[in-house]
Amino acid sequence: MLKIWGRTSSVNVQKVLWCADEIGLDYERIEAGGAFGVTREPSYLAMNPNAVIPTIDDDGFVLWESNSIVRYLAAKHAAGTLYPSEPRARAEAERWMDWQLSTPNAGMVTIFWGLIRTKPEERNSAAIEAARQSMCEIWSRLDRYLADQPYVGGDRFTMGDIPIGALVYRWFNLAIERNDLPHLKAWYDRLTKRPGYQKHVMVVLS
Ligand SMILES: N[C@@H](CCC(=O)N[C@@H](CS)C(=O)NCC(=O)O)C(=O)O
Repeated sequence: MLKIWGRTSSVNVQKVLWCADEIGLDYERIEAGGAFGVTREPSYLAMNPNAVIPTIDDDGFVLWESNSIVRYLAAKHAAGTLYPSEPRARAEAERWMDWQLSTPNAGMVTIFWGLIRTKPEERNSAAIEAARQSMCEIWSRLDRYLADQPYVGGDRFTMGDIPIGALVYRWFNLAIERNDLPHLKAWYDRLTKRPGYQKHVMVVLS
């Protein structure tokens, strides 16, 4: 059976759990990361030398990097649906997966860690505010794109929605001022109807 290492409060683990739910996969989840430790144990480092979560073991095939795991599971189990078969459609979906890591991730980490995982007296409010302002502009790029289509890959939900969809939950649920982005909000609202999103992403931020 598929094994997934990682605590459920990690956005990168949430991507994998949500993807597994979309596919209907059975899996065993093993606590790791944060207060659970594990990631610096030799047996874990042998699987993932980065000492981060998530990591999967699929009948002996070990893989890390959350977006690569989402791609792999979708390709293996959901070709033609979550994993578009047509190269251009697949590239559209993959582009937003790469964009999630390259563009909004850093600013969201600053805001999330600053507000949720840092004591109020130790917060760098200037850095959080600078990241918030930057994120207003970054999210507006996706908002404009979603004006013409319901999902990042086009007319239907694909793996492309998973990484950025997991991250956008934090944007809409942190106690911050947000700019008005109606298409981003409508897409987020569509995601909130999905059982896998509700179960794994729509959790108390911690
Ligand atoms: N690019 C990696 C990043 C993995 C990562 O940084 N994971 C964080 C949790 S979101 C982590 O392992 N932090 C240390 C810990 O939880 O112990 C991925 O997407 O899988």
